[in-house]
Parts: sequence; structure tokens; C-alpha cells
Amino acid sequence: MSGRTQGRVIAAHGRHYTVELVDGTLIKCFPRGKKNDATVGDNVEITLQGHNEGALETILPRKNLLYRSDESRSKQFAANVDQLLFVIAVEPQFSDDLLGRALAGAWSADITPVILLNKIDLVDGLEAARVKLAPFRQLGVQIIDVCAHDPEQLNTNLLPLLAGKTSLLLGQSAMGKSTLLNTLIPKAQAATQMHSVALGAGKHTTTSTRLYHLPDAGGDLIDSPGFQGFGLLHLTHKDIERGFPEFTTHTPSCRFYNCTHQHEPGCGVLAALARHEIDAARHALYIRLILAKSAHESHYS
Ligand SMILES: Nc1nc2c(ncn2[C@@H]2O[C@H](COP(=O)(O)OP(=O)(O)O)[C@@H](O)[C@H]2O)c(=O)[nH]1
Ligand SMILES: [Mg+2]
Ligand SMILES: [Zn+2]
Repeated sequence: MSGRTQGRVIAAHGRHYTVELVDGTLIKCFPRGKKNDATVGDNVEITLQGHNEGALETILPRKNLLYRSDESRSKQFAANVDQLLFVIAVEPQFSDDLLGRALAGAWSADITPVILLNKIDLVDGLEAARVKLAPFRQLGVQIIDVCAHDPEQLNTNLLPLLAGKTSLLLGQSAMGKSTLLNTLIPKAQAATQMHSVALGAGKHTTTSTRLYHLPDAGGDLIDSPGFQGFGLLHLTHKDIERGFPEFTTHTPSCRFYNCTHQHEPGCGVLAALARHEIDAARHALYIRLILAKSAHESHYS
């Protein structure tokens, strides 16, 4: 095999990538030169070399890219994503800080977020989880109840939403991302387990991001390892504000056009906060993001 062709990155392994060609052939690709900034979901141009190997030449223009960044590094989650499926569960407890950050990241990258509330069979904790989700429901984010062990239920509640789209499963570990994936795409199971056993990570630990095809619905599902933090230092002030769509009805009444909604007099957002029309935890998250950004900028200027 030789020559130029195009494909899609379906897995990133650090040093090399797995690129899938249109006919389904998998090619092990090494980046040309030192640059290796491709990510799962990228459409790429490659040069075939030898048996099912190739060189990754260029990344084709992206529709979007979801990533996080903190002081020490940034990490790309995936590119060309239609929707973010943020998985939380009745148990263990989920972090509303991480959820809020993921939503802000998605909105600022023009990716539609959907919350999957998993493990609804654990009925004892269900009500508490719903209460904790109320501020997010109020934002108009679609919340879908699922039980990852129940294929019938997933086929009815979730599958129609996935048809023809690329969806990224994201969330803290133990929320049930891999279980969801394996129930929807039984063929994925073997691949995940072989890979993590080979790396000594244990049978059920997802160690890398990978894209899988839905068997009938004609869409793709990307599974990713759990994460502890979701820094958003790459966002501008404007991007951060876009992560809080509930502010937009109140910002027009801010006295200053460049109001940052922290302490300014005549701020419409702070007034709405005082009237409990904006959730206090959400505004606190907004302030954390703004302050982290300012600290980062003053450190590097
Ligand atoms: N009761 C219940 N347990 C679930 C459900 N989905 C996943 N689990 C369990 O939760 C644990 C973590 O699941 P896993 O898919 O590995 O989570 P991940 O880290 O997000 O990929 C496993 O023990 C699963 O069997 C569910 O809908 N109900
Ligand atoms: Mg997993
Ligand atoms: Zn304001």
C-alpha cells in the first residue's frame, strides 16, 4: 500500500494514532515530525507506508475541539463532536463544579451538552440526585434518565438521540460511561478490556479515548477516561460568559458595558443573584473561572 488518503482518528495512543479509512481499514499512523496534536475525531490526511501503517500529514479543518487546560498542561478530549453526553450517576456523588465546567467548555466550543443521569435503578438516592440537578434542568439542559445495564431502556431513551451524530461520553470515573458504551455497542467490550489489561490498568479501567460506531443507528460514540479536573484557562472572558447562558437576560441591564459581574455597581447579574433568579453556586463557579483566568494571566504577563 502507498499513496495519500484521508481518514478519521479513532484512537490516540500518545506516540501514534489509529486512523480509520472510509472502507473501515485501520492504519497505525505516526505523526510527521515532532508535532502530534491530532485528537480522536479528527479528519486527517495520511500517507500510506507499508502494511497498514502510515504517516499523519495534516489535520483537516475542525468543526470544533473540546479541551481543558490548567496551569501545568492542556488536554484535548475530542474534535468534531456534535454533542457532549456528560454522565453522572445516582451513586457515587457527582461534582456539580465539574459538571458546570464541562457545560461551559461545551457551550463555548459550540457543542450541545446533554446530561445522562445514570443508575436510576438505585432508587434510594434518586431524589437527592434530581434535587442536585435542578439548577441545571432550569438552564434548559436536556437530562436523560438511563440505566446502563438495561439495553431496552437505552434503546428507547438514548439511542434516538445518538443517530447520525458523533457523541462524546465524558464524566468522572465510576459513573458508568464504559457500561453505557458496552451495552450500546457490545463489540466495544473486548477492545476496551484487552487494551487496559495490556497496560496493567485493570479490566474495567478506561485508559484512552476511543471512537466506536453504533451498530444500527449510524452514529459514533467516543468513550474517554474519567478525569479529576476541568481547567478552562484557555477560555476568554467572553467565552466564560457564554458558559453561563442564564446571565444573558440580565447583562443588558449592567451599568457598564464591560461589566464582569463580580462587584460592579449597577450589575444586572448581581441583582438577579440577589433576587435568587440566578443560582448562587453557578455564580460562584463563574467567579472561580474568572479569578483563575486573571491569576493565570498576571502570572504570565
Ligand atoms: N446499579 C447500576 N450500576 C451501574 C450502572 N451503570 C454502571 N454501573 C456500575 O458502575 C460501575 C462503574 O461503571 P463504569 O462503566 O466502569 O464507569 P466509568 O468509569 O464511568 O466508565 C460498575 O461497577 C458498573 O457495573 C447502572 O445503570 N446501574
Ligand atoms: Mg470507563
Ligand atoms: Zn454585570
